[in-house]
Amino acid sequence: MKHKYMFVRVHYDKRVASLEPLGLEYLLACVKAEDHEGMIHDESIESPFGRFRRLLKKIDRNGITLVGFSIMSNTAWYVLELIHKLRKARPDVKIMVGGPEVIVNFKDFMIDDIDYISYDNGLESFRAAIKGEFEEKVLHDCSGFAFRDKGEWKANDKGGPISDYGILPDRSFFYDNLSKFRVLAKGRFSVLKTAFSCPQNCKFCVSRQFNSCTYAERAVDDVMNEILTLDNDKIFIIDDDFLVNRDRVIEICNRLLESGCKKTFMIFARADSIVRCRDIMPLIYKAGFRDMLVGLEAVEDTTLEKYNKNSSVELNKQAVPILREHKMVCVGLFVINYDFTHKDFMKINDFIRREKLIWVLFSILIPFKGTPVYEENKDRLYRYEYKRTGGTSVLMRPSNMSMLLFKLEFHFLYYVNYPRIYWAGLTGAFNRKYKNQ
Ligand code: B12
Ligand code: SF4
Repeated sequence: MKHKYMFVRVHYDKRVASLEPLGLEYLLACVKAEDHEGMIHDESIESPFGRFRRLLKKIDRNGITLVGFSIMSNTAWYVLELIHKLRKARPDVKIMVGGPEVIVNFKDFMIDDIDYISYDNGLESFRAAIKGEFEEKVLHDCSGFAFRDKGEWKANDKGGPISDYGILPDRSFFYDNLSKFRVLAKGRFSVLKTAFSCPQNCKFCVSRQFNSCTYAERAVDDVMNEILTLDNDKIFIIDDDFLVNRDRVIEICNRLLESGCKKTFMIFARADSIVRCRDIMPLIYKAGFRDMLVGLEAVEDTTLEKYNKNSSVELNKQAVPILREHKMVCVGLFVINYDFTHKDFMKINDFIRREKLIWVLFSILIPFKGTPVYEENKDRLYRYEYKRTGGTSVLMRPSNMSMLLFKLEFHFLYYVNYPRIYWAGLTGAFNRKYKNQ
């Protein structure tokens, strides 16, 4: 049977960013490359009313026979409910799941309501499944894939790490819905991936576990080709640390300058990588990089050591002024640890003020299932539920203050720091000061 595919991203909190569904665009590209039909359904850009009815309507109207859901930890509860309703309403439609939470904990999804689970590193086995019309004999050879073999779940081993998907994402969904995507105060960014996983080993991190914990880079030629053909002047490179490989960064910057590219880039960068790239910051700026999201995590070395962050507060202190000197935005990403005292919360605020950070993001430490932090703190976990893994819930008992006070201190950080960001948005500061003109 030739399936018709629909890939679903469920709704999420878009106050900070509403971004292109890059993962689903890769899946759609695979479907089209195998000469099948497919579509993307993104709840996050549609009305919050009548979501389930709309999903069924789209399935029926487009003759969809296989629906694939992308699952993140904090949306898993909602997706599982949705899948259950869908199974009852349309028992003939096949249901598949994939995405970050599935990659790390695929066994949790071997349930009756689901037919296929995809957790491979690349997209080859997904393409093979499409090509083979999801027939059982084909699925036996699909790496990183689980399915029911005569009623019993069978889970194939993952394939090896990859350094390229071997296909470009189908961005038509993004282009058709441009006005619905934006980053708070910064505008509309396309999303681009140039590398897989991360060479570091932080204990709380999920994304390093992708690609079988193996850091790998796409070829510069391919990256350049994608950047230059992308029809948008702002690009968010979502690699975990774009500055890992200094020589590659220099090459990409030089190539961008040679091509006359005038795009503005936002990246994730580690503080130690920024310090290591200090001397090439003028080049990085010239090439259009204006915005770096830096995991500052904490303002105490003991906390960084506990996370196995392999960095230091001193490096954080050096990195922020380097970005300021080179007229780049530093978005400070802070993780609130359960050992925090009132003083620690204040230290974060002092740090933000002293370093004149405008953009900041705070997350209460999420001991994600599948990470060492989860294993080490299993007996300390407090109401660990999918629903509560969005970074704003207390998932372990704080050791130095009451739960209520801890939450108040956390919210206080947002109340104090967010008006500044909204103000920057209202006054158009990003485009005025930071856009690559
Ligand atoms: C961009 C991004 C966002 C964006 C967009 C989120 C979105 N819903 O699309 C924004 C900024 C809004 C965001 C917010 C949050 N994010 Co976020 N985000 C990312 C980031 C940096 C890149 C994602 C991406 O585009 N990857 C590239 C594409 C190609 O990969 P992909 O989407 O995973 O898809 C691939 C596979 O997973 C698979 N796949 C995906 N879906 C499906 C479905 C099927 C059927 C199949 C077959 C395959 C499949 O195929 C794709 C190609 O291989 C990742 C980090 C990372 N390195 O991935 C974190 C990450 C996904 N985010 C994470 C988290 C925790 C959050 C937040 C809770 C914030 C927070 N406090 O940390 C919120 C929650 C929002 C939400 N529920 O959606 C975690 C998820 C951990 C987990 N266990 O689920 C990650 C991994 C970062 C981390 N902390 O380690 N995020
Ligand atoms: S540096 Fe960032 S992406 Fe890399 S392991 Fe640490 S938290 Fe994860």
